[in-house]
Amino acid sequence: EGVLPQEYVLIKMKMQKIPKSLEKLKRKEIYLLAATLRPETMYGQTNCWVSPNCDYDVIETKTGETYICANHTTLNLAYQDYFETHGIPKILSKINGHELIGTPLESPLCQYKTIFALPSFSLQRDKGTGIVASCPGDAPEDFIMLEDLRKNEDLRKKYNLTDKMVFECEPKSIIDIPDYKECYAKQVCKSYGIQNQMEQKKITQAKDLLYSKEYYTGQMLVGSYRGQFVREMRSRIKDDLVKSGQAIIYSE
Ligand code: A2H
Repeated sequence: EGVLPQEYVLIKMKMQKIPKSLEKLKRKEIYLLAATLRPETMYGQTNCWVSPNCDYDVIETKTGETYICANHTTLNLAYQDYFETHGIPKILSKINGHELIGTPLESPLCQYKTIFALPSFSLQRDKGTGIVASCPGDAPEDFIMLEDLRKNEDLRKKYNLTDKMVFECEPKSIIDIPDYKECYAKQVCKSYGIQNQMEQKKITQAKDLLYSKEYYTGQMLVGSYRGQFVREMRSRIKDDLVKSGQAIIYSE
């Protein structure tokens, strides 16, 4: 682990339906905050990942917005002056990840009007917000987590997942890298022989390989920076998202 703080972009995914246990808060708009290092890949979102056994905070920031994130994120946000009083968070409620599963969401840059919160069993507890925007065309870990749900009907039944939630949005790469075809996350999972999301060692290798290839040689296939190199436009996408109020910046 590095010593320097890691800066994440927190993508604001708007809940299109408020879960029952949060109706009492009487908020019209509640957002899941998904942590990413790769804001340019948000064009390829097909779903969102939450941990079914994790408790999340429901917080209100000084701008009056209501967000959902992990508790360590809340504490860090308090020291990054997201609340009225420095260092003191405003926690409205708690919600278990299980209750978030199946929530329809509207997410910035996403090519689908609605995507759904789905269960992941391999998210790291203390990283980011505990919520991830899934881009299975570009991220091997997202690809394999989606495959795990697609292959396991019992699991889908257990969490009341409909086919629409799991099968409707197809993994597509939104970055072009030399020597790789359409869905390279899938290609790389195959060539590393990754069977499921528990194979963290292989997944990390696959991730590392793609990460540098995308950064140094990747060109955008979609969006307003189409044709441009990822290394040249990543920070611009980040700035665009923040300026338009669709994301916030966070470090840990
Ligand atoms: B990235 P780092 Cl397309 N547990 O966003 C597991 N993974 C998490 C997480 C958690 N609690 N919080 C964030 N992440 C993911 C996009 C993406 C990401 C692509 C390709 C690679 C990639 C779409 N998912 O990350 O360990 C988030 O997924 C590979 C580096 O802090 C976030 O960026 O370096 C990244 O891992 C942060 O990982």
